[in-house]
Amino acid sequence: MTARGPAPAGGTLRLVLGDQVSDALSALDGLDLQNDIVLMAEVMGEATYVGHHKQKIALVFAAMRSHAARLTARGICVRYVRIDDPQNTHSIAGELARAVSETSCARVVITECGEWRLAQALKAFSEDAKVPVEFRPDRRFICSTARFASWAKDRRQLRMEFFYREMRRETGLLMDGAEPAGGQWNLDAENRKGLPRGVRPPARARTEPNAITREAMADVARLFPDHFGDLEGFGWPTTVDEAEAALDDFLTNILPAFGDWQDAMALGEPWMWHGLISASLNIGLLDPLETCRKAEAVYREGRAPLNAVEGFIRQILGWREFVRGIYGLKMPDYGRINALDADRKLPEFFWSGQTDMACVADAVRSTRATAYAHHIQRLMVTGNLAMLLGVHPDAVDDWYLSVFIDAYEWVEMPNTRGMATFADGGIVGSKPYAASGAYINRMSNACGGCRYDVKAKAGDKACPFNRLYWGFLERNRAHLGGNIRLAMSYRTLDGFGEARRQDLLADAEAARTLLGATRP
Ligand code: FAD
Ligand code: DLZ
Ligand code: SF4
Repeated sequence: MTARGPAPAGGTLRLVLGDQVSDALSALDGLDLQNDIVLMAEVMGEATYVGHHKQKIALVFAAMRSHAARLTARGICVRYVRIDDPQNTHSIAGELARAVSETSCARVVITECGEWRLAQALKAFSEDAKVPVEFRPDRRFICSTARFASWAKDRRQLRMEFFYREMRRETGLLMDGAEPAGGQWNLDAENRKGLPRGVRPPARARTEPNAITREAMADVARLFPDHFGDLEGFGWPTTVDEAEAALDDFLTNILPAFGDWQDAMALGEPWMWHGLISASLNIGLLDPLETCRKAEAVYREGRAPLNAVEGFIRQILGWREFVRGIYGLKMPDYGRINALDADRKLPEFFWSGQTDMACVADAVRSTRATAYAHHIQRLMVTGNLAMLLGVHPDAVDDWYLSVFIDAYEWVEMPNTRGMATFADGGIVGSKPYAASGAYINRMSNACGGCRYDVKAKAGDKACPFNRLYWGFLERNRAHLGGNIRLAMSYRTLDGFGEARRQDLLADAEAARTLLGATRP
């Protein structure tokens, strides 16, 4: 489908991918309204390279269709290929090749894409293409890949904290001259409170699906019935206007308490005080720097405290930019890394939610319903469990990419292989975030009603996190025993004596088998 008649020969074909629905996309720079064509294509290759959550496919298709309509309204010729177009070749490279041959364009322009997998396919296309292909950097990040590489060069260790401080200085975000606002770079210590009894998160305004979104949802229901997740309850912004309205609501009503409860969890409360903006940022409906500046303005106007605003900006300017830099620097080797030799299957309950572990069941069920889980659920519940069980990193990646609305490999993989499971051996973090049930008990209300006993260390009734924790350390002694940040844990373990250590190891093995983390 072409929104205006075919453009004359000699124009430029400009690719816009499903996570590139931004007006400021570099591929659109210098666009000639008379001669150029924008190509957007819904293809099975992208919709099924993992079994994406139904809501994620609906979001991407809806955002692409709305963006195409906006571009068309600006007089731009858009060649939009729908998922059910009979001519569809169902790959981005295939649609580029078809468009080149059917439009007689003179060159192709592409903004570098986020995922290595597709970047390789686009590179292969460019090598065989009948016309020149120009790749442009993706400017929708605060730190360019070149800048990250220059920051990383010659450093023995790449640590987010130092990168973040550099980014604060470069952007001037939360800076008073050369000093950090409030005199401290990091207010994390104030942001680790558990939720007191009686405090509930506020109700959240979600985005009502518009007509284009509803149509995309119907297509997804028809074409992807077996994918994970529910479509009902879809409440994600699919246009820039919707995303900005949701962000403004968050900044005004939720951000002030973001810091205090940043690490807290509560059963049946998927949103807590989080921003719910990752999906919009990752497809380009929101700009990260502008989002940080808006948050800073809320602080400067005295409408939110520093611990909330610094905590929020750190996630975007720090973590988001840092993991993107790591991915760019370390791929493709990063995608094969398995430093702890994890080799187990992912238990079935990660998909079904059918488990007596109350914290895990809650995280999986709400992810199925919303395509979302907040950071602490991803890190300390599902990620921690996958690590303690020794699930193979490929299976972990597949799950995280499949179930979340915001999942793109450049951000997902450094979080799973790096932060959550330590499969990268310490590139992203200095130690594994391994934790027993005590952490979940402190940060949530899940344990009270759980069938397992969070105080018991071993045996059938004990919290599986407890049963797995010491066995994980014992099993990985060769890899982790020398880690200075785990010295205290290993000292405690050694204090148990050889016989007890062997018992703990055997109990952890029993728990792994019982939970379904068997060898493939
Ligand atoms: P908020 O808590 O409101 O934070 C604001 C923003 O900061 C987020 O929208 C996000 O853009 C950014 N941010 C926060 N933490 C991180 C982080 N660790 N890495 C990168 N950006 C961060 N985020 C994704 O966008 N896509 C993923 O596929 C993804 N997979 C993850 C897998 C694991 C194992 C873990 C531990 C984290 C993952 N994250 C991922 C990071 C984080 O959990 C989500 O960005 C966040 O939960 C999104 O919700 P929010 O917008 O409400 O975030
Ligand atoms: C995630 C996604 C999906 C589900 N579908 C499409 C699609 O049909 N067409 C498209 O251009 N992009 C899609 N995307 C986003 C791509 O997967 C994303 O651009 C790459 O993973 C690169 O980051
Ligand atoms: Fe989760 Fe263990 Fe608490 Fe149950 S007892 S909710 S499994 S941490």
